[in-house]
Amino acid sequence: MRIHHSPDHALHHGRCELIDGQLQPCFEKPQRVEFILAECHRRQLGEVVAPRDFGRAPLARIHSAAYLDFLASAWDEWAAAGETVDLLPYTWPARTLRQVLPPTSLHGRLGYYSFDGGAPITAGTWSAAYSAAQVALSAGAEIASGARSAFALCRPPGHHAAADVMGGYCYLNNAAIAAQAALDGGARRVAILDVDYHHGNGTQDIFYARDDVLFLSLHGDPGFEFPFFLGYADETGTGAGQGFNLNLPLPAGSAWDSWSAALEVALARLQSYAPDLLLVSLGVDTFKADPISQFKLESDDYLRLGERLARLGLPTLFVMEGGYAVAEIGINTVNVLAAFDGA
Ligand code: OKP
Ligand code: ZN
Repeated sequence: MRIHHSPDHALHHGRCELIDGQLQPCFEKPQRVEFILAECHRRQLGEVVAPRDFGRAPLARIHSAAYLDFLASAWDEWAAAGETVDLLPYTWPARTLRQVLPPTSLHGRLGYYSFDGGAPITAGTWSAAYSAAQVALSAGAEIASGARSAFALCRPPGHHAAADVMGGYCYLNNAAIAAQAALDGGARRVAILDVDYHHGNGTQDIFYARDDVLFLSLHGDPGFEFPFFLGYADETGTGAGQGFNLNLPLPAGSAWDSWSAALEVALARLQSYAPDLLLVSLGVDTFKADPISQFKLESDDYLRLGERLARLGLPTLFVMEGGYAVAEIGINTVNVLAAFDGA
């Protein structure tokens, strides 16, 4: 399958994230993509293609104009004030505070448009996030013109980003943008299967009241894992979207046996939905050696995942999300894709 990729991802290189009581070097780093690309080449997965530029309009189908303006201009405002370090939020309008929103100050808006201290804004963040969204749109366009599958090698990832909230390393929801573009292009139903270790709270929220996008997610139970405040099994959708959201939270230590059993539950629902397009939010942070995650998948398990997804017989768009065991991120990712191609 073809690999949609932009070198602009590297313009986003955050210095630090707030994690476990400390500012630590960002786990979400440019090297991740370099390792995936290298493995794509080594295994001859397919041609690497640059994204087309679809402009801002398809992003605005998912994200608010004010949020996009904020993301596009925050760094320039910060730099104009003479600052050079990454912009990180540190105050949020939590329950007891006044909702005087959105505030005018930069740090006020930063808190308003975010939910954690894990998504730094750097000089190149907007350009990189914009390019990742274009990569997802380009890969989606390839499928719209008849390809069986395509790989959007997006970075930064997107599934934690909601309509006007960033966080969890995510700014623009690449998968949601591609799903909406597919619907706008004539698809009637899109299923998003999120296999990243973390719950895709942004994607869930964006489509929660809709029945034209089915969201299915397997993830570390938010009872113990980030993002803590969404991703529970009783979140099944609302209004017209009732029944079109399926969360399968799993305990720490989950390995292929229990993980794949949950996958079968998700796939049964997915098949009854009969989507025109399957979009896979592909995170490989379910790997046993992932430095921030608690699942126990082995590299070979990703081959089985790819084969299983191929058996659904649906046009399939893979959108890269997380995965932080950099040495194995290429092998694990390409295992899914190559096994899909080979099945
Ligand atoms: C992004 B994606 C761990 C803190 C983790 C944020 C994780 C974001 C994951 N103690 N903080 O879903 O891979
Ligand atoms: Zn993740």
